Amino acid sequence: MSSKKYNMWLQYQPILNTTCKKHYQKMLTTLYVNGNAPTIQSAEQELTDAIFTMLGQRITSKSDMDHATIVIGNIEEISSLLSNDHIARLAEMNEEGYLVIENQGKIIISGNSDAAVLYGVHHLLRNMQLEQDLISLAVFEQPKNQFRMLNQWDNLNGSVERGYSGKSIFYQNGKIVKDKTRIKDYARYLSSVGINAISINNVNVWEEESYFITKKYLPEIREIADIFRAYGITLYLSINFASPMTIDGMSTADPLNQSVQNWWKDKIAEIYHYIPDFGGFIVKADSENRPGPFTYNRDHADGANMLAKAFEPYGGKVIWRCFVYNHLQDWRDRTTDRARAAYDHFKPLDGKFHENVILQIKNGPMDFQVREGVSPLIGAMPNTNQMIEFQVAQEYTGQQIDLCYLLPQWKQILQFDTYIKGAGTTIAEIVAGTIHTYKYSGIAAVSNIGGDDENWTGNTLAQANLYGYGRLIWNPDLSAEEIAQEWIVQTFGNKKEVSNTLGEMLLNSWEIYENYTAPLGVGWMVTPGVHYGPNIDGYEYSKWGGTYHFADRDGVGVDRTKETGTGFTTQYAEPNQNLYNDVSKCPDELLLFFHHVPYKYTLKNSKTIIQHIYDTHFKGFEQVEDLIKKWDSLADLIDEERFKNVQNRLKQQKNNAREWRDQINTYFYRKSGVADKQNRAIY
Ligand code: GCV
Repeated sequence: MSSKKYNMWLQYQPILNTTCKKHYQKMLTTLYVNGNAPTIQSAEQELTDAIFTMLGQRITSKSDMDHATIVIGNIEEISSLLSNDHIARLAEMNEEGYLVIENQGKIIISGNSDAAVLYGVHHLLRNMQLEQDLISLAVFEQPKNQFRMLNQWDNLNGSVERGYSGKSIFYQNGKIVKDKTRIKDYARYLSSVGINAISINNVNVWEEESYFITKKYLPEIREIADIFRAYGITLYLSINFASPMTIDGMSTADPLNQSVQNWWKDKIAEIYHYIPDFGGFIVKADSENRPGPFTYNRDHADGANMLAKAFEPYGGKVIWRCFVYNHLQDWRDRTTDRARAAYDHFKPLDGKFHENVILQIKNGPMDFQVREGVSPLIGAMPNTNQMIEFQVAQEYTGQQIDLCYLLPQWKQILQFDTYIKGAGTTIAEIVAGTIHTYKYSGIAAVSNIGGDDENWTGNTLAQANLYGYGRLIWNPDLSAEEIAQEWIVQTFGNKKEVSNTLGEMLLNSWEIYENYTAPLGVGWMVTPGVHYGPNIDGYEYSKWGGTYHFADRDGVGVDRTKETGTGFTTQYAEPNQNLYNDVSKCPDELLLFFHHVPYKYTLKNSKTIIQHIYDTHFKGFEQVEDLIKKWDSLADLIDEERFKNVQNRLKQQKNNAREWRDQINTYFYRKSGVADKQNRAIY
């Protein structure tokens, strides 16, 4: 399989700029490779294939480095080509740090590990796709985050939970796929943006997937691990906490029970027999009907530590999710609040987890809404490893039909200052492990890919989120704009008009999506279960009735203050606590997340809540019409297949935006009885 939509950002298009092409052709003729580890072989393959398609010339291998124009490999043997300063700089970097330098016409790519060399090769190829000069190149790079992970929510029957790009690339009809070409290509894409860990099955582990950790599936899972290993990516599995019962009919899964502990010890030993560098488990426990330690009156530290101990001899990790809340809770009386749950459950357990446990915390306290506060649990446990969880899959942000470039949202979250240890205690620094000196930390995200459609992500433009996720977590200082531009040029070629127009489309798309959907941070209002399209009063767990927004004839929003509300605001450190708790200080965009206010309450932008709702919803729809115009203007500059794919999605987005606009405006007009100042038609 190879087509423009399949190749995502690794198009390796022939270089059109002739000066640039000549310069590359002259420089890149012969290659010396030091080392033959699988990752180095991948690097060599990528480099030679890419140079062939970009420059139309095959580079020849050299057996001595002096006569090669490109030298790649780990540092030991090629150190004679480097200055003392280069060597010293590399030594200061972490295991994945690399250098790419040009010295008297020779390109040298080296790093502190084999995977680092592969990252260096991708750096060079990216520069070439962006048509940059290679003379005097002196790049020293290392990732900011230790864990850079993707979670697949793929099921053995081939479905993908919250997948919007067709069937799984890993499983089909109850089996692991035989042809693993697509998995290999996925690994290539991921390594090109620096992803180094992947879990390959849904965190909701159903009956049959529980057997992934048995010999029924391990031989084939080993093959998948081999593929990812060759691209520097470590394999993890999601497990069912009640596995001893499901797999072996034991009467309990109590983490403090000796036989259960022994069972896990044996099980983990068996896994390492198949996959010697197995990463570890990801665990969703006591959440949305998944089993967990609560059944046995044990806490989550008991549960995680049982597994962690069994992993100790092998260096394996337990990634324990904090998405733990009582989904059946009745919060109509507002004494209980799902937003509080993760902090309430986990904060008291700080320091009780083994050092190979990492808590994985969703970026917001609710569930990947278009806008919500940042989870106050992140950084609040100085003695427990943590990583943040994002969602590249657009579950609540348009499901890869609507355009929603998520980089600006992730940037904002990473830049959020928690003040947990004074000013500058940003989420970015916390998850990088520099604030509390975590042993392990980093970033994970739910992937957005599938395999029905050759373009991987349903909507071609959703590829920007996958690309951007990898680039951002490698280097959180990159701007959303820089990342968008890199992606556009690599994906669609170096054309100014495409860069300008598409850049603008991407960068505004999050705000546009927010404009026509749930306002001012209140979230939800989506069709329950499906999570696409408006259903304003739709509440996921309708047994209790109720809504997520508490709109009545006087006002709207959730009171999370300490005086009259759920007290969620107290989970933040000062001054954030006061900022959110005080209605006069709370930022507009989160006002309804933290406060219940009258419709005529005036925002800092000088509009009343109700007028803001009307205005943003009319505007959001118009902005989608404008997105369509912008995209249409690129018709001659983009291949038909990808052009039509996006055009078609934008049409659907327009219908969606219209539906949201009309339903939201009508709903709030009827509730409040307040007319639109501009007298626009409200249906
Ligand atoms: C994998 C939300 C989603 C579920 C998902 C869950 C989770 O509730 O709607 O599909 O389950 O989050 O993150 O575990």
